[in-house]
Order: sequence, then C-alpha cells, then structure tokens
Amino acid sequence: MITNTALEYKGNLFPSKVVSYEHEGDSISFNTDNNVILKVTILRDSLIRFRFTTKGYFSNDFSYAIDKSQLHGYNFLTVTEEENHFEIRTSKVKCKIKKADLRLSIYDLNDFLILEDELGFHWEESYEYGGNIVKMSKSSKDGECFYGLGDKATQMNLKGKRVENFATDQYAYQKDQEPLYKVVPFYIGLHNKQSYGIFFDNTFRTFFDFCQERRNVTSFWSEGGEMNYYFVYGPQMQDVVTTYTDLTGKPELPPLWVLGYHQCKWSYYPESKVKEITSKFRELKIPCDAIYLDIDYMDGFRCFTWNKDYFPDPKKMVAELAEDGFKTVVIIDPGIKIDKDYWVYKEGLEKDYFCKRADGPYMKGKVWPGECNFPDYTNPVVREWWAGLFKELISDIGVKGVWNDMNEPAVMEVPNKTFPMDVRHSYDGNPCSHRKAHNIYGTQMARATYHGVKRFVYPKRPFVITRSAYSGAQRYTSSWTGDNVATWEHLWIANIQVQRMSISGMGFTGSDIGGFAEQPTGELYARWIQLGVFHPFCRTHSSGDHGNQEPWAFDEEVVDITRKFVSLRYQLLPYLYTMFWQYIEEGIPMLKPLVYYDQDDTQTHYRNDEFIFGNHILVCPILEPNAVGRRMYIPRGEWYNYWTNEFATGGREVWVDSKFDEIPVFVKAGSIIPKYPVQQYVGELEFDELVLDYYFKIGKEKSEVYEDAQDGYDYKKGRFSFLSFRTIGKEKEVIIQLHKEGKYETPYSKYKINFFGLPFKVTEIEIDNEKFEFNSADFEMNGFLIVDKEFSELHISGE
Ligand code: MIG
Repeated sequence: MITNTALEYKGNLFPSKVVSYEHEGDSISFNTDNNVILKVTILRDSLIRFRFTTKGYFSNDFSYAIDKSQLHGYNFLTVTEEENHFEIRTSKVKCKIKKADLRLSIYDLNDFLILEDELGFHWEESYEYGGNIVKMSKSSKDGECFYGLGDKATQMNLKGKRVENFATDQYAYQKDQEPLYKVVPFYIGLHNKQSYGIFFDNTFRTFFDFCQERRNVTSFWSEGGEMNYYFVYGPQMQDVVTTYTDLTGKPELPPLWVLGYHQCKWSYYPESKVKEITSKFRELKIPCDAIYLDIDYMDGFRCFTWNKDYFPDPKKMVAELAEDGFKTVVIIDPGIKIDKDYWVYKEGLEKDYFCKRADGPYMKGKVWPGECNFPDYTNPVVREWWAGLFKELISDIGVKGVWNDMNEPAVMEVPNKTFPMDVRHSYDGNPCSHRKAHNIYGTQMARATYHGVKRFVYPKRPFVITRSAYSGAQRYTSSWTGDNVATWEHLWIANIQVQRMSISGMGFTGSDIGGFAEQPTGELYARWIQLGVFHPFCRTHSSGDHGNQEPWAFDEEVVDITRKFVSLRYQLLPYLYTMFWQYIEEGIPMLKPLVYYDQDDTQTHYRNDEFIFGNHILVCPILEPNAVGRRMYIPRGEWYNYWTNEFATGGREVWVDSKFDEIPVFVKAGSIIPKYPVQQYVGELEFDELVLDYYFKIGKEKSEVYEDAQDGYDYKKGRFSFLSFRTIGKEKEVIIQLHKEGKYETPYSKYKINFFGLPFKVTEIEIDNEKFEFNSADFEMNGFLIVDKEFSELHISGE
C-alpha cells in the first residue's frame, strides 16, 4: 500500500511550461514541454472538468460514475491569452491557468477567488505498477470548511481530517475508522459564504487531506489512473450538490412501500419464524412493509437457491406474506460457490464469467459458501447474465427486492479482506487490474442486480439495496451503512453518515436501526428508531448473535414508542415521497445538514446533530442515555415545536425538553405538511381525505405534495399529481393558494386542513371567492376545515 503523503515526497514531478494550446468545441487543451496535457472541458457554466496526462496523449475516456446524458456540449465560453496566463470564461466563472506550470485558479465574475492551486497537479512515477501516483494540492482559506465524501464515520465538517477511499468490509467499525464500505470522492468546500465542489473521478484507492498535513492546504491523490476532477461552482451548497448529483445521476422513484418500515435480522428462518415475526407486527399494530431473508434462506449459501428444509414452498410463503401486506426482500452475495453440481456455478464457468488472476486461474476466495469464484460485473455480458438469474426469484417466487451484500468485494481469511490486486477485470472494454476496479465492483454488481429485478418485476418498480458503492451508484440502488454497533456513539455516527450520504448524491440510505453488532438496551433502541424514521431508508437489522431486535424484544414502553414513531413515518409518507420526488427531479438531498440549509450562518458550520428532513421539518435526535431534553441549535427563521405547537424563533441555541417518547422536532412556520392516515402497510386503507397541516406565519412560504399510483411507471407519462401550495399569512388573514399539475387523479376527494398557531379568531372564510359556511364557535389557534380538493384559493380572515 502506498501511504506516502501528497506533498512531502522528493520524487514529485511537475508540469513545465505551456508550449501550445488547442480550443475545440467545449474543450481547451494545454500542452507543456514535458508531455503534460491539461484538458479543460466546460460541461456547463458551473461545471468544469480538468483532466491531466503525463504521457503526451490521453487513454480512452471512460467513467462508470458519470451519467452519460449529462455530458452534452456547451456553447458559451471564451479563451484569452495574457502574458503569463490563459483565461477561460463561462457565464458564471473564470479560470486562470499559468503558462509556467499549469497551476490554476478559479474566480467568480466579481473576481472573488474561489479556489486556487497550491502546488497544483504533480505526480510520482510508480515503477512497481506502471503509471503514476497522481496528486493535487490546493490552497485553503482561513475558516474554510469541508463536507461530503459519503459514509465517513466522523464529524460532518472534515476540516483537519484525512480520509481514505477504498471499499472495505469493516465489521463493527468505530468512529473515525477508515476506510469504510463506500467511495464517494466528492467534497464541498465553503468559505466566505461561497460553496464549491470537487469530484475526483478516479476509482483507484484515493486519499483526501483537509488541512491536516498543512494548515492551509487541501490535497487529494490516488494510487493510479488520471488526475481527473470536476470543479462545481455554487455559490449555494444546494447548487453544488444538485449539479454533482446531475453529473453522477439520479435514481428512479422507488415504489411507495419501500419508504415504509422494514424488518430484518440475520436470519429469520424457518418459514414459521418469519410468519411469527410478521404476525406480531400486525398484532401490535406497528406498521411494517418489508421482511428480509438473510443468507440462511439459501441452500448452503448458494445464491439463487432455497433451503427446502426451512422454506419448503417459498412461492406460497411469499404470496401469503404479500396477502398480509409484507413484501419479501432477499440477500444475494457476489461469491458463487465452487460446486460442479450447482447450476449458477456451472453456467458461470462454462461461459467464462468469473474474475481471473493475472496469470490465468480463476480468482478463488472464501466467503459464506466456502471457496467461491466471483463474477466480473465490470463485463457487460456478465451483467446481462446476472440480471437474467433473477427470473425465478422475482417472476415465479414473487420476491420484491434484492439486498446486495459483501460486494466491496469482501473475502474472508485474507489479510487485505478483498481480492488480490492482480485480479483482471474487463472494465467495459478497458481491461485493468483490481487496483482500478475494486472500488467500482460493488456498484456494478448492484447495477446488474437492478436491471434483473427491474426486468422481472416490471411493470412494477424494483428495489435494490447495496453495501458497497461508488459515486453514481444512486442511479441503481439504495444503500445502508454496514455493520454498525449497538452503542450510543454509533447512533451519533449513523445520524452523521446518513446526512453526509445525502449531500453526497446518495441520499437513499439508512443505518441498521438498533445496531448490527451487539445488543442495544431498550432505551438505545427507542432513541434509534426515533431517528431512523426520519431517514430515507428505515430498517431494523441485527446480527442476531446477541439476542432479538424486534421492537417487542424490549419492554412495553419501547413497543409503544416504536409504534408511535413508525406510525408518524406512515403519516408522513406523502411528505417523504415528495422529498424523494425532489431528489429524482432536481437532485435535492432529502436530508439537509444545517450548514446546507443556511451556509451564511457560521453557527451551522460545525453542527452535526440537527438536520432538516425534507424542506420543512427540523429534527434533532437524542444521543445520550437518561436524557430529559437537550441543547440544540434552531436555525434562523420561525418554527413550531411539533409536539407542543409552541412557536420558536431560530438563530439560537436552546434547551428543548424531550420526554422518552419524543425527540426534538420542529416545523417551519408557513409550511403545509401533508399526511395520510396511519396504515399498517402502504395501500392498506382507502381514505377520502388528505390531511394538510398548516403552521401560521406572517409572510410567505411554499410547500409541495407529489403523489402518483405509488408503483409502476405511469408517472413517467404524466400520471402524477403535483400540488404546489403558496401560503401568505398576515396579521388577521391567511391565504392558501393551490396550483395543480399532472394527470393523476388522487383517490381522495377532500382536504382536511389543520391550522396551527392562528393569532386571530376566524370570522370569515372564502373559497375561490365564495363564502364558505363553517362553525366559527371555537376556530381560534388550532382549528380545521374540510374542503373539496378542487380549490385554488382559500381565504381566511378574522379579528
Ligand atoms: O459476513 O449476511 O453487513 O447486514 O446480515 C457477514 C450476513 C455478512 C454482512 C452484512 C449484514 C448481513 C451479514 N453480512
């Protein structure tokens, strides 16, 4: 392993002076007299790619991370040559490139310096492997903060830290442990109220140093490949994140049931145990939509087989579970057991689909089934074969989702926990060793799985969840944060990890609620579920080594708390679904760390705990035992305590009381929160009313509600319902305007509008300019109205 630092190495080489340049379409190439070429490509006004070679020519340009549809050309840019530098301009930024050494600096159009090379691009030749160790260093401003990078188990602000990206099976990882399961070489810098982003699209092992090695220097480097990175202009963090997410791609909508609650354990078997668990959920009235089968459902851990002693008739069981509203999700690992009587192995062998060592033999490694071979998912033909393997599981048996594990890839009983580095990969026609393919392996497996599940579940929508991922994996799959531990510290970690994944383009993520390893106390489990219901993916999972982790494994109070919070999630399903819609449409993260929400407020820069769920709900978990409340920062603006409806002004740190069955939750004043009735599973109930909770504010606010058939693809043909509400509050008046789009007819016919915090007594209501009769007796502070869903303006006034 190469562990030398980016900066202090004697053998560093640097570009020398520019001798020529060419401008072709949206790209400009600068050639130096020592064979370095810097190719600058303007993808958009606010997105610039910098690509270096030291060989005098570029190798084939190929990336798994980039969403190809985002690579369209560009039409406004100018290049000018000055005495000592070149200047490239778009309509948002300008970039200066020094003739002497290719060092560059980027400014906004007010000449404000956003980012500047320190040493800039440099490299070290790696004779052992061939190729270079490629490095970049940038100057960092005083007070600069850094965010992003995926699943790192450390503080939100990465200032002062060094991180490593190498997908690793890290059982029971600890705070600050590096590296973890996922690789997202993307960060956001923030200084002087300006955010920008860097995406270093290089799948080799990479490192990032945020002013740890030297106080005012940020660097990143890789053990191979190209110095190939994208600069993303802000100035708002939202601009950076949405542009990055566009570049690396957005998912499709999951079916709505996937946003419900999931129950998992290693492992539920036999069939009678599975049914005992699902029945108990219904009996205790804790909503639940999905039940998981971990590796023990298989026959000797052979993927795509069943243990017939435990599950004599899987199709019948899956159908019976479905009747009770449960969707069955099963695990599938990459290791294929070496067993000449096993059809998947035989096919893989006959067709030559397994990864090979450099000298020819198949790569062999031990995982759950014993000695295995591993499909090369970087080969499109192998992905196609893999997708086809899901036919029986999905079409015949009726499984609704697939869980991909161990795809870092993880190998047992070897010191590096993964493949030997000489293993060969197709890399979609760019053959390479495992050094290059390692970090992308899990994503390509999840991609193949996604195509398989999608093919056979069609016309319904697929569900896939993965443990390992590289940037762009969000196009195919959701993810979880791996093998965490049932400790309070891990609850803290989970909170940050899921927020961080959210601003790293991969927001459809959750943690194993309660902790995977070890056993939580009832209190810890309750606090974890209280956070988990506000995560995009919400699943309890545990290793099962230390006891049970169903809500009823704890005392009755914990069961009640679980019911209360999971029910709240089910009420908030239309809100969650709308968050998801904003993510797939605009790349907007579903969870927003406080710094994302209000980067101009320096109070937010080092906050870890509080976050915005969607656009209008502020959540702050309780992360300590025996708490009766906590201190937290309420961001600027006006809020209501969700539990007490008390008004709170933000921009300050406050103590918030919080009983055991609550955590601090606030709703932004002026917003409308849509709610469904509590259902035990998605689609259980028919209801004729959409609840809309309105929280009074003097001033304006916007709220949206996205709905559709909750599954299938009709939404892509315009069959969705999109409600945009504009609320205007005045001293003695509230106006709610509603604008509707889409061709989907929601099954309910009315809205029940709840009003919170009205500062006046309502005397008159008009709907679309007609007087509306109502019972005014006690319509003060909190009251409600039931109105036909076809209104466009509601006008309430009083005295
Ligand atoms: O070596 O399938 O992270 O969620 O329950 C352990 C058994 C393999 C690791 C996963 C975990 C899963 C477990 N797996």
